[in-house]
Amino acid sequence: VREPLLDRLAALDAREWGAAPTVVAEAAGAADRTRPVMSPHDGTLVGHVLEAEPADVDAMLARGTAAQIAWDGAGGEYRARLLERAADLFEEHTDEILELCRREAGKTLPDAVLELREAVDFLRFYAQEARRHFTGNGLLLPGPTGEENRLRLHGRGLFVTISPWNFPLAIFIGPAAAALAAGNSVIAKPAEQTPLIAAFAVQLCHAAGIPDDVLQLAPGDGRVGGMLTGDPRVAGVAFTGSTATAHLINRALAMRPGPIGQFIAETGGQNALIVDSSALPEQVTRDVMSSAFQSAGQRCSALRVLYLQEDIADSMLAMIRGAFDALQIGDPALLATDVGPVIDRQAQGQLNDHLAEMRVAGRNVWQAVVPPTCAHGSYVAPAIVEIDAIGDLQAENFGPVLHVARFRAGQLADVVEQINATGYGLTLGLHSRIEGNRRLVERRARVGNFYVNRNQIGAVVGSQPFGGEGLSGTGPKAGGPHYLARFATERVTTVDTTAAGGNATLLANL
Ligand code: UN1
Repeated sequence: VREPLLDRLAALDAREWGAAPTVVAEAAGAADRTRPVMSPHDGTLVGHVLEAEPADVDAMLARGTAAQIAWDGAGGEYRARLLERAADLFEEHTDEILELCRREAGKTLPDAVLELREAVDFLRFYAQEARRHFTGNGLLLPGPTGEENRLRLHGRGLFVTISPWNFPLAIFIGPAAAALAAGNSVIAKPAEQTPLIAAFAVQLCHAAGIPDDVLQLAPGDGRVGGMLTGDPRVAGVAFTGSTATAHLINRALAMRPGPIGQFIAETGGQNALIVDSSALPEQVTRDVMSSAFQSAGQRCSALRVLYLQEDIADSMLAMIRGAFDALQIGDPALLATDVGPVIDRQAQGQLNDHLAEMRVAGRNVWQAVVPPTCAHGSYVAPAIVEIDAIGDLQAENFGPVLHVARFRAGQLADVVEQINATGYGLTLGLHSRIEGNRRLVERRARVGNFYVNRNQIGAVVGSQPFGGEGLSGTGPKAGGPHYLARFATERVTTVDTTAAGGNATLLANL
């Protein structure tokens, strides 16, 4: 999976990102209802989206429902091959995808490459999982002689996937690929900010042979999401985004008449990194910079609160500030850029409001400077803010803002309690050479992904299944061994294999 992409990256130059394909994200049947999609870097036009309307959504629900039975019946091997063909096509279209990630989502080249790699990994991993769960003749269960019990997995029906703008390709296609692999048809609603990347991905999936009615694109705002999640034809929803929206969807699913829907949510975090006095400062600096500022901090896994042990805090902070001052902020088209724009004006406003509040509260704030060439984009200058404890923060701040707090030796268990008390439980980092400290944090922290002596972003599909608990999501972990089963339903067939039983069954059926 990896080598061809890295080869291409090595051969790439900033001026040769490839031409952006002309993409129109279009709900099937949509009339002329276009909305422009603007680049977060400079506000220029990237493309147009034709958003779905109630009649389109209704027709899509009908088509998706009708198409699911044959797709489920086609079996895991067939579906795996189509998903792998889609992965091949994604790789063949590397240049266009990287360019779209830059233009529509403001991604730097390294971020765009990682995004594509993760998308391809998801497609290949869930294809493998389809083979593991959905081929063969089911699982033979133990039972009394004269009886055969088999458990088989099937698709649940029509799944809706609702995806975020921060991974407009990987987390758009990942849950959809899982749902498809498990034998569901899918209506995929992309984030409002990034419908064009999603549309390109769906085109490639269709070109790979996944039928149009089995995977449908439903661009639109919350109204489209509401129509989908409130409809009894929908068997389940896989959502990635804010905790608040997850609550709304959960309620919509619960309030509908009809079947009880499956709900899979991956939501926010208030992720911390604890650094004790045994940590290696250079390693801490490197990992803090990538965890807090890569992707302009717009990852749900990103570091928000750094806890430094008091006796090393000043020297550690000085080193981190040295690296911070060297960050290059600007146009994601330039290879030297570390931090590009945030996704849109609304995100920019929220982050700036948060920083203003911190200043009013008398906090120490260090902030970088956005170059004047970026005045037309939604840029937020990266910042470091000193706070007393994680509980000082009310909400997740989804951007390039790192908060720093201090703790004294002997307070480690208390720090973990403060982190647990936020209710979020996504990623947690620890930098320490003390085995006992690692065991203490590992035992007490209620988080989904615990990273020791490394950065806390970039979970790798298959080896680091990703997802949180509490306010951070329902599980199961994306890219993990239990993910696909949640998109499936279990059916058990019991057959009386004795002659008498066989005859009795036949008579009963007469
Ligand atoms: C997210 O930001 O929504 O571990 C998820 C990571 C990514 C997943 C981030 N694989 O950073």
